[in-house]
Amino acid sequence: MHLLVLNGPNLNLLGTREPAIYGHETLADVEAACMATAAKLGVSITFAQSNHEGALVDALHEARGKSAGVVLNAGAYTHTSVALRDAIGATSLPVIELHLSNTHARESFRHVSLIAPVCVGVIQGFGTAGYPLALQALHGHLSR
Ligand code: CA2
Repeated sequence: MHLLVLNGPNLNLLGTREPAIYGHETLADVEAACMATAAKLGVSITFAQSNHEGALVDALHEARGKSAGVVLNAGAYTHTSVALRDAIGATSLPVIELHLSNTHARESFRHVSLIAPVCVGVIQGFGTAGYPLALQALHGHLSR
């Protein structure tokens, strides 16, 4: 089983700024944790990040036929992108929406997710620990 872990805008800065919200771990640390979780689950993963909405749409399209499902931290595009929502719908792949922070405990514009209705479920508020949790949840969903 192959899974895609896809990260959106500014997540390349993880661990370098705003540690009170996003913690001290870098995206490379998160990738290493995802690789370790994937090995335990007996799956392979592709780990990717882009700051560009269209590139994220492309990555979702390209996941069709390659990946059984997707863990997606769409970053700020979560709250704005009809294109990402349509891409998730178009792939018909199960997608777990993931956030480091609890978006409901933050500014009101972060309370709305345009992608949540087309995702299997949402994991948020657990910092970088959410990535392994999301992979486990996705693997469990696909194994049922
Ligand atoms: O909590 C999350 O994972 C978010 O998806 C992160 C996004 C934010 O727009 C969403 O509302 C919630 C922002 C990612 C920015 O990441 C940074 C990391 C380090 C320093 C600055 C930004």
